[in-house]
Amino acid sequence: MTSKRRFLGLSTAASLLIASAAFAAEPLTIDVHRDANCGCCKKWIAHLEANGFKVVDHVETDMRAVKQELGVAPRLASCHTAVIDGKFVEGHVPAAQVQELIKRNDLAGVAVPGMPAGSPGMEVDGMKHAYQVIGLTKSGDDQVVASYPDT
Ligand SMILES: [Cu+2]
Repeated sequence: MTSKRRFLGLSTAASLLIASAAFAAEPLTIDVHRDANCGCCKKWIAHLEANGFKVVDHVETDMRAVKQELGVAPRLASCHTAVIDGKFVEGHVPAAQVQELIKRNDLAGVAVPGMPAGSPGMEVDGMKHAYQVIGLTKSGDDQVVASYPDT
């Protein structure tokens, strides 16, 4: 009888520990829409996961329609389109700017237009092309959120 009680006590303590640990390190969940054959999209997903994001992967047949539906302006378009907190993340945006986006309620989303070499998931022979992370304000204006490489 005593041993059973001790077991119950332990398991309660253990589950409390697990619950508080899960709360402290609650991962940010992000939905990623991509084409089945996109290799750099998968590399970008790996970049997010390495930075603590939980990625929900969606393989799409018509990325143009997805972008249109999510309000990605054509001038900002890249390969994959992600959604976090109701805002879009277009292209190879570094994890730091995805985290910042969550706090920016003036923005509809952020984008790295095109696929610049050296952005996360676009590592090509150590090449580092200059690129900017563009925020799209809810009133439709572009705003530079970050510039890379940051020296
Ligand atoms: Cu890409």
